[in-house]
Amino acid sequence: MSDFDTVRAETRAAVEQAADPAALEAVRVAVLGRKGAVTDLMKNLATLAPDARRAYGAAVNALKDELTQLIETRRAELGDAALAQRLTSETVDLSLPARPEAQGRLHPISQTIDEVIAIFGEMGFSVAEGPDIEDDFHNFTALNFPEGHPARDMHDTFYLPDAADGRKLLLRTHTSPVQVRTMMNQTPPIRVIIPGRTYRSDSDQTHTPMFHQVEGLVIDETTHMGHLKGCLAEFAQAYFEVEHVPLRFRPSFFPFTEPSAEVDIGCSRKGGELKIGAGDDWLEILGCGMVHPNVLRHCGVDPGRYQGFAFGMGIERIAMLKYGIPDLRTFFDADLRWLRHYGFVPLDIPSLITGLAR
Ligand code: 2U9
Repeated sequence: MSDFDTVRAETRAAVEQAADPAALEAVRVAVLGRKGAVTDLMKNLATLAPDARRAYGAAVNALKDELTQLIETRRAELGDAALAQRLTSETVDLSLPARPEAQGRLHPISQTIDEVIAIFGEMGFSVAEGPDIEDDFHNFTALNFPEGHPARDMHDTFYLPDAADGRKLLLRTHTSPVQVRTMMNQTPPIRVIIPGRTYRSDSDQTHTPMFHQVEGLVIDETTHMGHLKGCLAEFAQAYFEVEHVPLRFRPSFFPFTEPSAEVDIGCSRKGGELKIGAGDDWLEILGCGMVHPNVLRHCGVDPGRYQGFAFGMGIERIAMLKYGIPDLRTFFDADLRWLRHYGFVPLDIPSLITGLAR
C-alpha cells in the first residue's frame, strides 16, 4: 500500500470514528495541520527528481482536497445530529408562565371589573369611560332628576366650586353621565357598559364615600324588557358561574327609567352559607329599567324611533357576594394582608374561555 493509500485509509477510519466536533477537529489537525500526515507527504517533494515533482505535488494536493471534503462532510453530519438530538431532548412548554408568579395581587375590585367586562364583552358590549368630575346637567338634569330632587341635595352629593362658565360641578354620584355622553356622541344601536368610581356623601357600615359601579345601556329600535331580562340572566349565570340562576324583578322607581325594577337572584342561606342559584331565598343584586323617554330626548335620541334598557350595580356588592368578603370598608383599608388573602394573580386574566377567576 502506498503512503497515500495509508493516509487515506487511516483518515477515513478516524473521521468515521470521530463522535463529536472536537474529536473531528483533532483528526483534521493530525491530517492537514502543519505537522500532519499530508504535510509530511509534501515534504517528500524535496527528495524527488525535478520532473517527478509536478505529478507528485498534484497528487498530494488532490489527496488534501479529498480529505478536506471528507472532514467537512462529517462535520456537517455531526452538526445535524447534534441539532436533532437537542430538538428531541429540549422541549419548550409554551403554557408555562413567562416569569415566576408575580408577588403583587390584583384588588378584588379590579378583578371583578375585569370579569364583568369579559362577560358583557362576549355579549357585544363596549366599555365607555368619562370624567369623575361632572356637571349637574350630565349627572342629574339629563337623567330626568327634577330640580330639588333629594339626590341633588348637598347631603348626598359632593359639590365643587362652580366652573368659570357657571356650570355646577360635582363628583359624579353614579356612572350614568357617561351613558348620557355616549348617547349625545353616538347614534344607535348602542351597547355599552361603564365601570368606574362614583361618589356620595355617605359613610357607615354599608356605605363608603367612594364606591364603584358598573352600568349598562342598550339602545336600538326594537329593544324591549325581554332583551333586558335575557341579558341580565346571562350575566348572572356567567358571573356567579352556575348553570341556572332564578331572577325576580320587583317593581321600583328611578327617575331615569320607566318602568324600573330591582332584580333579585335566587339563593339559599342554609347553615350560614350563601349559595347562589339554588334554594328559596332572594338576594338583591342590581337595578334596571327601560330608559325614560325624557332621558332619550335630553340626549338627542328620538324616543319615537328608539328605545332601550339600562341597568346598574355596585361592584363592591357583587364582589362581596361572589368572594365571601364580609365587610365593605376593608376594600379601602389598603391592608396588604387582606390583599394577599382576597387578591388575585395579575396574569390570570378573566375570560369566559379560560375561566373568570382562580
Ligand atoms: C341612562 C339611563 C338609564 C342606570 C340604572 C340602576 C337602575 C340602579 C343602582 C344599583 C346599585 C346604583 O350602585 S347602586 O347603588 N343602580 O339601580 N341604574 S337603572 O340607568 C340609566 C343610566 C343612564 C342614560
